Amino acid sequence: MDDQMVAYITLFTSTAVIGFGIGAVLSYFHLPSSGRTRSFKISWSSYIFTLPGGHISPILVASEKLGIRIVDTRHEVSTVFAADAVARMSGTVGVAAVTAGPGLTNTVTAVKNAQMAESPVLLIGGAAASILKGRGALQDIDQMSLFKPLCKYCATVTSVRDIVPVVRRALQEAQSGTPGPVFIEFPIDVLYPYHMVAKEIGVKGEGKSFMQKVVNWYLGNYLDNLFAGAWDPQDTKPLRVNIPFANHDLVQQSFFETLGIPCFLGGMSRGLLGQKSDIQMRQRRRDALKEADVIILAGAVCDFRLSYGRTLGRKAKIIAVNRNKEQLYRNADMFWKPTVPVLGDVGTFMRDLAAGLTGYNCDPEWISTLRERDEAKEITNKKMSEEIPEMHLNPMKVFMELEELLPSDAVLVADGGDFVATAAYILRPRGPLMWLDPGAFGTLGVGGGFALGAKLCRPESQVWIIYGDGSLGYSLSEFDTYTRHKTPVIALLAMMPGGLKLHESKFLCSDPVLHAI
Ligand SMILES: Cc1ncc(C[n+]2csc(CCOP(=O)(O)OP(=O)(O)O)c2C)c(N)n1
Repeated sequence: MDDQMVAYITLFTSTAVIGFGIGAVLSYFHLPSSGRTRSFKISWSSYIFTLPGGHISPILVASEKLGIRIVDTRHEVSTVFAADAVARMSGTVGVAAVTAGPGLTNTVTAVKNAQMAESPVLLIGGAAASILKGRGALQDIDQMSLFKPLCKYCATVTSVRDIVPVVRRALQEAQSGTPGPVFIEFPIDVLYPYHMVAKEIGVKGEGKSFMQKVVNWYLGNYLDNLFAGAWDPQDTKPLRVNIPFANHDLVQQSFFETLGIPCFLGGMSRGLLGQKSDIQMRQRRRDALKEADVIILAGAVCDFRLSYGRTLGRKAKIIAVNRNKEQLYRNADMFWKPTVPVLGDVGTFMRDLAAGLTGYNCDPEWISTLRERDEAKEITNKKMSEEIPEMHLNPMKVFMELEELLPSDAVLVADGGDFVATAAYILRPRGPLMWLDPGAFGTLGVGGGFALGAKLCRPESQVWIIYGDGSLGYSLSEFDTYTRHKTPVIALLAMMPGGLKLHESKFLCSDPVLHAI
């Protein structure tokens, strides 16, 4: 990978979401010292999402002073959902910082969600001082065991001189190979100034008794090691990110080009081809997959979303592309078999494929067959949307009308069950990364954090949350966050106490101007 690629890291998740490049975004830590402070630059996001606590406050205070925007939420889970949205929408690493113990345990669902979405998130957690671990310090639990199964990289910083290398490595790991969350634990004594740490540790001169002398010697050593080398110059440039690219020979084995090939988009890539596209089909995917001669799984995984591979035609040649080996071969040889498995980046594979097969034309009859089916189903949907229920509103009608109303820059955040499922087949996201939903983990509660991250990335855009009333309960408190941080979003809420009938539909908004919709 050339240097420019390192500087402008293009992230392609295995589900064909395309995130765009970033320049180096500067962030700083203050190194603790007795009187002076020293800061160093690390490349990451320009926001830190947090719910503060004493363990991590030096990071927040120093970062804010240096221009990083600190966005505090009402629940820790929203910090990671917001960081995840920033990661997806900006192509950089999203950052969340929470306090030790319960602060971290509260993030677990969102970290798992980011892992399943292959989203590069850096989670910073406070921790008890290393010397006090396991001795009953406030909020001291085994945090590493909690996050090891969820994160690509987990580290505890045990001395001030390790902060820079550990953060650099974490940022590299988050973006390399299959992107995903990483976790760094900062024991409290690597973040506070020397004199405060010395006082807390209780180093008091020589000591009188032999035992006191031994204890003081031990504590003095601990303190010396904690701060040794803290002032040595360190390289803070981002480490090279390793993105696996597809082997060029594999690209040449394929027989068609991207242009003109009919596409179905999964939840993670919804919006990739814009609101209207000649090649995008929305309806009757199952039939198309059964009949196709060749299928490209561009990051799509043969899990429950594709009936574990059973929906793919038995005679079809299947080109499967994924950065992650496990996902690439998920259920292969059980219900399906890749003809050409490509372990590599989806976006560059598709680009090379298109370049290598210029002039290929997809059979127009095949396209018109799919298009006719698509249109027939759309007409049926339209008819269904005109049916007037005995009570209240027809949800299909609600979304048909919303579809007309949405501006070209609207970002849609979906958080719910049935109501969101209806939204997914009626609304047409306006562009790539303008649709964020619970994803393969099916996580209710993503709405509040996702919308916060989305609004910060696209401050000029309308950000809509489509909520079921159940889902709203998870992140209702973040409406206070939107107000405090002046990030107005619009929420469309379905109340469905009586089964599938829409009982009531309301708009909630932290911005009174938008309330009029
Ligand atoms: C964290 C979490 N808890 C529980 C579920 C199971 N679940 C899936 S859909 C659903 C109901 C959602 O209700 P609501 O948000 O009101 O949306 P609706 O289906 O009514 O449109 C539940 C509880 C889940 N997916 N995620």
